[in-house]
Amino acid sequence: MNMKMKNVILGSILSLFLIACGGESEKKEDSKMTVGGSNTEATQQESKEDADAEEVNGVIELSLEGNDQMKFNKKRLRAKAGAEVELTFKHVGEMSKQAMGHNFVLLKKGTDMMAFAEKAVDAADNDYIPEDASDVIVHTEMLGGGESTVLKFTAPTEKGEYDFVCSFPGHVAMMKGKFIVN
Ligand SMILES: [Cu+2]
Repeated sequence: MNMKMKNVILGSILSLFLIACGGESEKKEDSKMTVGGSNTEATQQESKEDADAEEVNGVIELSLEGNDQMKFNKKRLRAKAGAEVELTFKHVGEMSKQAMGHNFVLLKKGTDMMAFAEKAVDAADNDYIPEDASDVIVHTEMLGGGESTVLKFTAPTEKGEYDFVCSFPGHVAMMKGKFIVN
């Protein structure tokens, strides 16, 4: 057998192998989808991306997580205008605050998010919150893996969409969402 033939055969074996592997991982995902799954669980899964606000004694309880993959677990949070809010913010990863710190910063309406993030980079000694915090409605401290904090504040009285970000350098690219006041 010449080299060319060998390569062709090797090539087709390799592609068969790849196809087989692809099928395998699809099957795995399928079985994951069907495991457990009562209706309530399915609904909870769906709402994960969105708001799951709970109102307890007039206080809107929100939760948000950041992880080692530089992601928030929600893209939207929701609150009524002027309502009392209690946000539990948790870093569910293991990395240090210096390597993968996360905070929650709620920005005033109309703030240029990228411009804010740039200013924040220069504020390392202030937990990456610019000294001139005129763009910030409220923010948590910077957390490392395993830490959590509760932030109590009053939701803006003006209805609309407000941006929230993590102001750790570079994180704004992945870690941003909308705080919706209605
Ligand atoms: Cu972050």
